Amino acid sequence: MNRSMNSRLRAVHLARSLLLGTALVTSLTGSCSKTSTAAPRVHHATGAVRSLGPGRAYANIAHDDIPGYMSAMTMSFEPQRPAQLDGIEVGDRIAFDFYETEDARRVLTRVEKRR
Ligand SMILES: [Cu+2]
Repeated sequence: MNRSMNSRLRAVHLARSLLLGTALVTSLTGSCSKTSTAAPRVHHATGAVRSLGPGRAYANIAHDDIPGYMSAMTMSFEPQRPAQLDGIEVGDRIAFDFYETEDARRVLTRVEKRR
């Protein structure tokens, strides 16, 4: 095998590697967007209602520790439908379920008043 043939083979090999690299990146990107279409994980939590937004568009809830999600803090959650917050008042203790959207909003799927 002569010298020029050798360098040509090397060039072909390099081109193949680059193509393979591109294909790999494309497939990784593909699998990434696939993962995001998976059903969001629903968390169960308890807490106290601190305030309600206009038209009950959201509720600020001082939630207790949510294992595997976050420790106790106050933050806002939005109901899927405002009617879910009917009968819920500031100061109430509640049990609730929610999921987090891709743009980091927390959506309530269940709200239940506690005594
Ligand atoms: Cu929180």
